[in-house]
This record gives sequence, structure tokens and C-alpha cells, in this order.
Amino acid sequence: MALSAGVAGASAAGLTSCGKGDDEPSASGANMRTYGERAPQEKTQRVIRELSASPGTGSSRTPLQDLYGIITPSALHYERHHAGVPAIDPAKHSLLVHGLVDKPLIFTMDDIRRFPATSRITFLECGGNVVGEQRGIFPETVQGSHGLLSGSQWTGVPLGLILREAGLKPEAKWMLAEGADACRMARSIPIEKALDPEVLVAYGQNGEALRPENGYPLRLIIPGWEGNTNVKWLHRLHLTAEPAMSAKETAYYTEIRPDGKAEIFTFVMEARSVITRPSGGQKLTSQGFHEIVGLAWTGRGKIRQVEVSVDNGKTWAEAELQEPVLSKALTAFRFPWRWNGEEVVIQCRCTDETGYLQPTREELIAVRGLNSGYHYNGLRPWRVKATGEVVSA
Ligand SMILES: Nc1nc2c(c(=O)[nH]1)N[C@H]1C(S)=C(S)[C@@H](COP(=O)(O)O)O[C@H]1N2
Ligand SMILES: [Mo]
Repeated sequence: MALSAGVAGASAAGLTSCGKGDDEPSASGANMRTYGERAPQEKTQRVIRELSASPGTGSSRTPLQDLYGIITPSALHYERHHAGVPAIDPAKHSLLVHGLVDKPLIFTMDDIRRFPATSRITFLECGGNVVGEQRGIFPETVQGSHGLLSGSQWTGVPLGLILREAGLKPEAKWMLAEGADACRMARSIPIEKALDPEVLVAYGQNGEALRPENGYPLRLIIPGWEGNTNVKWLHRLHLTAEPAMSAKETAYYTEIRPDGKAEIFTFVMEARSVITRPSGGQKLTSQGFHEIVGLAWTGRGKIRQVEVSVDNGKTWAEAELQEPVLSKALTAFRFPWRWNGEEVVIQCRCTDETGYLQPTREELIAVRGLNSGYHYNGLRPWRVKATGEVVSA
């Protein structure tokens, strides 16, 4: 009785103070905003690396050390542009489907939005995240070593629906996806993958339209495959019998094996994990309890297990996976830890649902050699010094 009276009383009070014409005088409040911004005290940002004299060509890295959960705010999603960011008017944008199809078609953005849409949370990782580690160049921070990695909820149309609308000829075995940027970046995708219902022609990112940097107004999303195959500013799909052997699948994004031959079409991103807090560049200011947190992900499905070692790799213990654990999405983990003030190396390793265990750097080099660095997924140890400073180990 007393409780329900109290609840009723509270909601009645709430109604009064929020009612029309009855609002509190705004002594210290700021104006409302039609489009939100973060609090001025929040300063975390991407780190930009220009790779060419032409503006906007290069990469920017997500500040993984400062983020929570498995979704990267769109404004902090990593970027990789091979020829800058094109300014595209969605009203004039279209997607051409041609080649080995029954009827070549051109879809406007309005046409594409009429298809049934689906949304999917996935990670996106550049195949070159980060190429130097295999050769022993260790960035100081997790943003430097793993920042070409982000997680988003993408919304769009399953690519297969669009391809079936045009009708595939039996000889169509590959699909070239081409972007509308200055270099017309293009990748060949095997037809079985193009028809995988997971693959999206996406126009939405985290609940709103894609950001220009992430492919506005239309991009390909191939969950679990190397970032480069997720063609942005998508404007052409060419169905062919053979792969096109485009620049980004021959001169780049291939791996030179120890015998000197190149591995081509290495699409899947293998399981990888990293501790994001505490990580390089941060400092523990007190002994005692600290929570170790990090991310794990795999292009082969779900993460099954993450283990953490806080004794220089001697012993490993299981970390707690945070729900939701989604296929081909970032998975957050946590591990409670008591730091006794001594210098120690902390690290994590993950196993995915296929049973694949993330390798050490030494194990990885034993198999792949040192000629290449794409798809590097070795362990990433951090050294916590007695001063509390965290550096790469
Ligand atoms: N058209 C086009 N698509 C592209 C690229 C590009 O430069 N042009 N970069 C690729 C690379 S190398 C990666 S890792 C991802 C990066 O996607 P993001 O910038 O949205 O993070 O997009 C891929 N798609
Ligand atoms: Mo990339």
C-alpha cells in the first residue's frame, strides 16, 4: 500500500514539474541542439596519417583505448581512403549492375531503399592493421597498433536481392565491386560470397545515413572480410567469369610467402584480441584493483573464449565475455586484476568458434615469414612498469 502510494505520488509530481508551461527557469542550462555534439570535456579523437600529397588520402585510427562496448561512434570510425573522400549527391548517385546478367540495371538510391532492409552489427578491420608488427615495429598505443578497427551496426539491402533482380547468368562466377572515388577502387568478390545473405549494400551506419568518410551514400559490407573488400561509394557491380585482377588484389592486399610467391584473395580476417585498458600510453596511478578490458573479434563467426595472462605469459585465466557475443562483431571482455606494484607483462589471447587460437607473434612468423604484414593477428602484450606506466612489450 505504502509503496504504490509512493509510486503514484512520484509520477504525479513528475507530471507536474514536466508539464507544459510549468518548466524550471533555465538558470544554467544550455540551449537544445537539433543535432547533438559530445560534451566539451570529451576530447578523444582519431589519429590521422596522410599517405599522399592528395588531400584526404591515408588513414585515421579509432581511439580504442577510450571507448566502451562494441559500437564505435560513427564520428570515431577508422577511415582508409586510397583517393580521398568524394562528395556525392545521393539524388544523383546510382548503382549499375551489368556484365553476365539477364538484364543490366541501374538503381537509384530511392530504388535501393525500396528493397527490404536488414541491420547487422559487425566489425570492420583493415587488412593492414598494423602491417609493421610482424617485422617488429611496435606502436606505442593500441590506437597505433589496432586502430584500423571499428564496430558498427550497418543497415542496407542483402546484395543477393539486387543481383537476383538483374538475374545472374550461370557463367557469372565473380563480381567486381567498384567505388566512385577518384581511383575507382575495385575488388573482385567470388559469386558464392556475393550471394551470402550476410553481405549488404549498406546505406545506414549506427542508425543514420553513412558518414561521407565511410562510403556515403552506399557501400559494400562483407562481414568478417578484410576492410578493403568493403568497397565504399559503391556505384558499379560487374559480373564476370574471372576475377578482374584489380590493383588492390594484385599489387596490394596480397601476401608474399616465405618462398617468395604471393598469396592472393586472402579475404577472411582471423581471430584477434587486444587489451584496450590498461594499454600503451596509459598510467596506473594506484596499486590494487584494476579491471582489464579489451576486444576480441573473428571473421569466422563468434568468439568462444578470451584468456588473460598477468604474469608474463606463464599462466592464463578465462576472461568474462560481455553480452552480446555476435558473429563477426567486436566482442568485449573483462578481467578483474589486482596490481601489486611490480613490473609485469599483461596480454590476452582468443579462441573462435572454429577452435582457432590466436597465435603468438613467433608462431605467426614461423608460418608466414617476414615478407608480408597484412592480416597480422599476433598477441599484443603490454608492459606495466613499476611506475605504473604502460608501454608496448
Ligand atoms: N571506394 C573505396 N572503397 C574502399 C576504400 C577506398 O579507398 N575506396 N578503402 C578500403 C579499405 S583499404 C578499407 S580498410 C575500408 C575502410 O573503410 P572505412 O574508411 O569506412 O573504415 O574501406 C575500403 N573501401
Ligand atoms: Mo584497408
